[in-house]
Amino acid sequence: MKLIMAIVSSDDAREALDRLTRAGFRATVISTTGGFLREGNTTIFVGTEDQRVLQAIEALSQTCRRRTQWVSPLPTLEGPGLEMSEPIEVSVGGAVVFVMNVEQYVQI
Ligand code: 2BA
Ligand code: 2BA
Repeated sequence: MKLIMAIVSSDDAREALDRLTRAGFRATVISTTGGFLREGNTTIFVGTEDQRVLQAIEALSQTCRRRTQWVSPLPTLEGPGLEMSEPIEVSVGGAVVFVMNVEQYVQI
């Protein structure tokens, strides 16, 4: 048994979830915030058998697009004053996926 933790763009979350549940996966969704952009994203947890992990990742890759975004990084505390940084282009999304071993899965 594995637990998949997938951080996805909130714009892609509904479609990803639809695809996962239609394929018979069970899932739990929470609203999260990215530490770097400080913007909302969505984290999907899927507990599934080892042999279905690739299928779940496939469902995520079919529904979560990678896109670029311009952001102004937070001011740094270095230097004489608060230094405002130039906007930078970052690549966001697709899905950031962690797969963890599950020691025990109990339904009461
Ligand atoms: P954020 O932390 O808001 O990051 C958004 C995007 O900004 C990242 O996209 C990456 O392209 C860029 N970025 C993040 N930290 C950076 C840094 N220290 N320097 C330069 N660029 C940076 P993704 O890599 O696709 O990540 C999307 C979201 O997935 C992240 O949102 C965060 O919520 C989560 N995430 C990504 N890697 C993670 C990790 N190793 N542990 C926990 N959460 C992670
Ligand atoms: P929900 O996803 O809203 O599911 C509510 C109930 O609907 C489930 O109760 C189950 O009886 C049924 N159900 C859900 N997905 C199904 C599917 N693909 N096929 C057939 N029946 C399905 P519980 O099993 O007691 O789960 C309660 C909540 O626990 C779920 O709410 C979900 O948030 C979470 N959960 C359960 N199993 C999970 C797993 N393997 N991975 C991630 N989250 C899980």
